[in-house]
Amino acid sequence: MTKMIQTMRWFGEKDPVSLSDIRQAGCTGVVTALHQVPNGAIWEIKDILHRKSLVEKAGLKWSVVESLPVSEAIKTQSADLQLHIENYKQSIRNLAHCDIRVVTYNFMPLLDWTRTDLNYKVADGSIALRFEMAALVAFDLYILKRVGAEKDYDAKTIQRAKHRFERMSDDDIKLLQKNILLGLPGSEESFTIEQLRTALATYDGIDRLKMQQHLLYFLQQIIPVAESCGVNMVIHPDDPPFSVLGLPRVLSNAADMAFLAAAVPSLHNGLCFCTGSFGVNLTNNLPAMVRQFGDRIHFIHLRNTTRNANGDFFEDNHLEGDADMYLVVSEIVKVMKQQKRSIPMRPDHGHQMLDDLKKTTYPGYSAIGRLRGLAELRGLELAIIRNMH
Ligand code: DNO
Repeated sequence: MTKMIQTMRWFGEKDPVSLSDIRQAGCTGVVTALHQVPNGAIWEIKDILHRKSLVEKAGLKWSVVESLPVSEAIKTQSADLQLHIENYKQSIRNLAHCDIRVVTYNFMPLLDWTRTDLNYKVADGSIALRFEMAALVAFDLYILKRVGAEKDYDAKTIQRAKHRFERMSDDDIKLLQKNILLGLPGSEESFTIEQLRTALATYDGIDRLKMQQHLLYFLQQIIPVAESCGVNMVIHPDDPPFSVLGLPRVLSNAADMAFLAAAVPSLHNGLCFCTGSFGVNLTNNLPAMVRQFGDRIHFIHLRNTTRNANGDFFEDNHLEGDADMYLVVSEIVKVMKQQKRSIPMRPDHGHQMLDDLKKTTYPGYSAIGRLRGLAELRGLELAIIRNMH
């Protein structure tokens, strides 16, 4: 029986969720990264081996790197471009040397993933992460005051944002700013308002097409190296899958991925199939995307979202929400069966719930919520496999 390899993300020794917790959740693998290494620098073998030995001592395997960050110099093609590309290649070689063979990255400008509310109370009493369009637009127009921002929104959205902003207290404004600027777990950059304004200016003149060319250049440089040392690179989709603060987006749907696959056909040019990111765009047909890109999906994030007509969404329970998790997992099981390989997955995020409500946890990455998601997904997969035989 070919099953997904069950993993959880571990942020390293400071993570309040321990490797033992991850093992007790039923995982065999861990997804982790050397967050202490500055973006653009080389991941040295000794540091990789140190992390690897911690994971192995706990009886687990370091299955996937998430993330080996792509520096802003690479994304915008500025001064350190070539140096950072060479460093990136060396990090890939070093990871291969340590037998770590799946490497996640993203090509989202500046912010990585974005949410406006990290404390959204779900009806059952647990806490989820949420993206509220009016809050994001209020931030853009009235707090960041980005020049030309009003051109990016229709009149109704601006009206809602204005109304939303007028009702915000000073504390609400501070909190919203913090949620957007300080970065969520795993994002490697954080900003003050002033820094964000300066950073946004580095994208002047970089539209979607140009950004796509930058991504292609990066892939053309690094995929041959990954191929020669047996590493599968997987790109994480844009989260959310639409432009935020006027920044260009390059991986929001099947057409974007098809473009990358056609330009750099090697299967080492892979995809981290994240249902929570792609799923926010309701025109993305997730099961069809699994079929289409099955041979390049080397890592899976399973998460669900529920979206409303305003474009707001919250992170729902793993088996509830807009994504039909039964159909998605069924397609994954078929791909693995056909290709006779197991693909690593992680329950992506989870609600803060039960005992974790009393603890300080990384938003989205508390233990019990992810355990709930994993347990449900594991049962779903088993039932699908048993039904197929
Ligand atoms: C959020 C994560 C992202 C992801 C990166 C991959 O929970 O899915 O931060 O790790 O975008 O590079």
